[in-house]
Amino acid sequence: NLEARKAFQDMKFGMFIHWGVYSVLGDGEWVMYQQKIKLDTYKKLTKFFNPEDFDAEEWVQIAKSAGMKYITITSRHHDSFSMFDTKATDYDIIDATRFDRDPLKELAEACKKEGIKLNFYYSLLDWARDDYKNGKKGDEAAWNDYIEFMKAQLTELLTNYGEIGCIWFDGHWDRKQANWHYDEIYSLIHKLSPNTLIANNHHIQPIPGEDVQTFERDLPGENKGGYSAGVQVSQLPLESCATMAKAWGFSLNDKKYKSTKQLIHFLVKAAGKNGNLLLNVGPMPNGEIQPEFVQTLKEVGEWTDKYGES
Ligand code: FUL
Repeated sequence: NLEARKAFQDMKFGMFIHWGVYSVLGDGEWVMYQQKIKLDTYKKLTKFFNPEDFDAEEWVQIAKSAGMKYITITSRHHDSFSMFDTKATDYDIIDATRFDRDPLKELAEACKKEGIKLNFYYSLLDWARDDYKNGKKGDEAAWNDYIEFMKAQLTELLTNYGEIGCIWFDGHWDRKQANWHYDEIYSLIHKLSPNTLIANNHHIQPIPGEDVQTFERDLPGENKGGYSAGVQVSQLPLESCATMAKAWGFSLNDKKYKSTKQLIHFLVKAAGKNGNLLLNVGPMPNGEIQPEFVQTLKEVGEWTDKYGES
């Protein structure tokens, strides 16, 4: 959809949000893998995840006053935990935590009210499901179940939250391209929601059906982050994603905060390549965005207010 692509390209600046039960541990979104936490143990985190201070309206205001036009939030990361009300599994925020609210629904409402586009990050890679594990070992029926599970969740994400700007896939590298059934998945998305764009953080050339080319921790055409080796800039709308410190998910010890000046430089350089900057925050387990980030985003907003187009 060319119009939706053009509108995406014009937005230039968005907020990336990595938030999940991993946030409780304050050691990034890869903590289950990196600390080798067994699934049974990891699942206990759901009992401690009760983000009572989460206020969707506040997040949207923080994004908006920074000059951001869209938000891309993790609906489900590699740890398999769904941050939305899904019927496809019980391993989700409604069924598995005492927090009886659907944050994606609240965010969708706040975004709609404030004229901010909402996008969903969705992990292909999964560290918890048996069908994924068995499918990877060659059990075709199990793998099919996993593909059907993803399709069921994507259907929910595209029907229960109003019009979604983009589905942002991640985790491609864990399996061969053919295993992901992209034809099926992409056509489902385009059929359910013709204006929704597809991005995939696969670090290879765009695959048919995709609308946005992403560059992780890089400007388009560069390979400083180490993920974009050999990737050529395409004709699609471009998007760089970057963190405000080092980690994506909330990290207690991560103090490598980028300065306001560094972030403005990144934004301007990305825009100079006609790319968007998707700048990440990892909210805390209580549901708030950490004050250091809020402060920096406020300062970035003073700049975008002055020099950005409205
Ligand atoms: C990567 C993921 O593995 C990270 O956890 C993060 O989500 C980043 C944006 O993409 O591929």
